[in-house]
Amino acid sequence: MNMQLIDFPSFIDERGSLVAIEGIQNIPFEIKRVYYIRDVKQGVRRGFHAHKELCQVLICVNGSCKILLDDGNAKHEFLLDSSNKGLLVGKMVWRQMYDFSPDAVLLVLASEHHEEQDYIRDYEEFLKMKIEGTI
Ligand code: T46
Repeated sequence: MNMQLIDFPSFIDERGSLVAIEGIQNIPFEIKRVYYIRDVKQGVRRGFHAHKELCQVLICVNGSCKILLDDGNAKHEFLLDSSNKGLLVGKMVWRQMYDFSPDAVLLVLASEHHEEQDYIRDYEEFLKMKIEGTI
């Protein structure tokens, strides 16, 4: 599956809450890289690319944002508004991130190190690769 919501276990007690995320366990890959996006201005859209091989899990650990995923056949919009909900985004999925609340922090767990050659930043090229089944 190239897109899926994942619920993470949350351990809540009188001290607060703890959310546990483990590579291979509730994330279906070994985590090689972590980054986060914050301070996104109102009205700004990020993304506009797909990845040839990279798989990622997106978690809005504070605030909220929306993610639009497009696998070349259909578009799906997801609201990320909980720190115990992750969105798995597989390879060859076009993404946009938008409607960030002022306090939003989008944490991303990635299956690979950062590599610009893995990005497809041209939507027509993405659709062509999908149709031709290049990847
Ligand atoms: C994705 C979405 C969800 C690095 O140097 N290392 C990194 O690990 C990353 C992710 C980015 N960068 C540099 C490359 C650019 O100069 O940070 C700058 C901003 O990256 P970009 O314009 O690709 O950011 P977004 O928000 O459009 O996309 C990012 C990820 O790049 C992408 O893989 O799936 O978040």
